[in-house]
Amino acid sequence: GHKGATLWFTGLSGSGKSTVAVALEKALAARGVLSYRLDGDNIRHGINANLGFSAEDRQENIRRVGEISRLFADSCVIVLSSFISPYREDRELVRRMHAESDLDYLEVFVDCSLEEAESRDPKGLYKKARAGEIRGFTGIDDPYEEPASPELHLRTDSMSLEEEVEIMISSLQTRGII
Ligand code: GGZ
Repeated sequence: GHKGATLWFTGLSGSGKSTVAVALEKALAARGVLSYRLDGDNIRHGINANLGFSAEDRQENIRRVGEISRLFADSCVIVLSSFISPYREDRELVRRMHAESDLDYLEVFVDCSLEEAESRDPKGLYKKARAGEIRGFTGIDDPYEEPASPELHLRTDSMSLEEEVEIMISSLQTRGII
């Protein structure tokens, strides 16, 4: 058996949040542990379709996702939530929600230099932001507040995906979550 918990992946667009979450989901499934991924693709097109990228909308996006994560974690699922979540205060709210419900919460800083994220540019969004076609793009003309003391710190521009999965799995084991 295992306990529910939330792993909260924060980092720039293109830092590798989704890649890391997908790899962890596979590793957990191989161990018979149920996990569920939440990210912009299944949240911003559905429950949060009315939200954009102003500071207020990002805050509400994170608040709702935090509540959803808490509900899933409370039902014994390992929740893998990948959102830029650029504001420290918004992330701290999600942390408090989990603490209030006595649920494990691990902040995972998916750390990658802006230069590297911009060179990956899988969706061409940095290019558009540089050209002024997208305004308020995180890292370009919108802030990203780095975590001060994340439970896990993955440097995706120097670590391998296998190494990152290993760090997350052993941390979950050490904490008695799996
Ligand atoms: C940042 C934006 C923006 C702006 C659209 N700023 O690489 P992606 O495409 O798939 O990831 C980004 C995603 C960010 O959504 P989040 O819900 O994670 O953001 S937050 O936590 O800040 O609420 C990017 C795309 O949406 N995108 N416009 N202006 N990313």
